[in-house]
Amino acid sequence: MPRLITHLCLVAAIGLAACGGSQTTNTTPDTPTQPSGPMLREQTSLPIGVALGVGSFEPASSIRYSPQASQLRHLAASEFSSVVAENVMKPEYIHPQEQQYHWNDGDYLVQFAQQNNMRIHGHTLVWHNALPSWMSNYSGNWESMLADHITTIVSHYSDSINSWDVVNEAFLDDGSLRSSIWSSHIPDYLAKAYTLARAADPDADLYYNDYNIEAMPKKLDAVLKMVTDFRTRNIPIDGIGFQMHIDRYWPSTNEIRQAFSRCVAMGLKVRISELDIRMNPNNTATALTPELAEAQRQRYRDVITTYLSTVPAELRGGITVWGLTDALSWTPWYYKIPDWPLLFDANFQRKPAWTGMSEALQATP
Ligand code: 9MR
Repeated sequence: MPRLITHLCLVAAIGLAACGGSQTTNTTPDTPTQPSGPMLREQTSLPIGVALGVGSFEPASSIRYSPQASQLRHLAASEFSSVVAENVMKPEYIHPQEQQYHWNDGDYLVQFAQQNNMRIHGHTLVWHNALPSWMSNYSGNWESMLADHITTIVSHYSDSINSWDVVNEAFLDDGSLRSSIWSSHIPDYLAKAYTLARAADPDADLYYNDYNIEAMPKKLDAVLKMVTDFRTRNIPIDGIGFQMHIDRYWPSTNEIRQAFSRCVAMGLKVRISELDIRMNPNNTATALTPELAEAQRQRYRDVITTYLSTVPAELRGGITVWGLTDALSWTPWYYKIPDWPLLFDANFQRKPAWTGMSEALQATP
């Protein structure tokens, strides 16, 4: 079938009868063979991480409570060398009442990681979202409350957690400070949060984590201005987490390179902290076709290559993907559009995206 007709059939929402028949069978690109090769964690010394569900409130993704928990644990421990809790270390879950911390799920993740020789990244101490209602409605001394919150959590995990997202998403896309319970009640809350975290665990790397900073220079301006201000006041911060919830087209690898470069120029560590690559941002597809899967392979390869070629080894904090399989990704329910943004399919099989990641890792020392 001519290339144009194949394309038109795809645009016409894929798999319709008009594209069917033996002709299609003969000319549709072969389903890619199952990618083979060493586990990702065996291909690099860089931490290669994954966000995992743990709690009973995450019934599909929980490595503890899901009916597929043992398969999830097996895949995570085989391929990845680092973990982060997708939810259970957020304030809402880990600090549900002022006088009550819920360690059980976080401790389960720590034990799982330690048994499998994986690093653990903590996410997240201070955020405007995922707050327990007692915190949102707090009427006591806010600075003492913040100090108790950060000191208690970071101290609890000081022997096990290697790095923390201390503050998550404090700036809006235009670079202004987001108004939140923290900004409303605690002047200079950003500096206070990092100072408290460093005091509670002097060995943990402290990150600021945000989305769109790889694509929106004004937003990154605000983050780097905060870092410059911290440095003049001896406030600790080690690196920037680029969430990188991106798609097949956006942003360009040039934009991503420029953003990483700005952090490198300031001697900051750079993590890719929540990577997923949506392939259906405009809702034109109903399935991950071989063509889309191949485009995703190239996009994963290009993004990871950009990271490795821009951030020198001593400033690389690692690469974490935001979920294990496509079936567990937050994006389809959030955007209400089908998508397949991760490295493994719903059947726990490696996708061409996995190959793209692997190709980039193997090409870079
Ligand atoms: O994937 C997470 C989803 O399960 C939660 O419902 C949501 C709210 O807590 O957070 C999602 O993870 C977010 C992360 O914590 C911060 N960056 C954006 C992520 C995707 O929304």
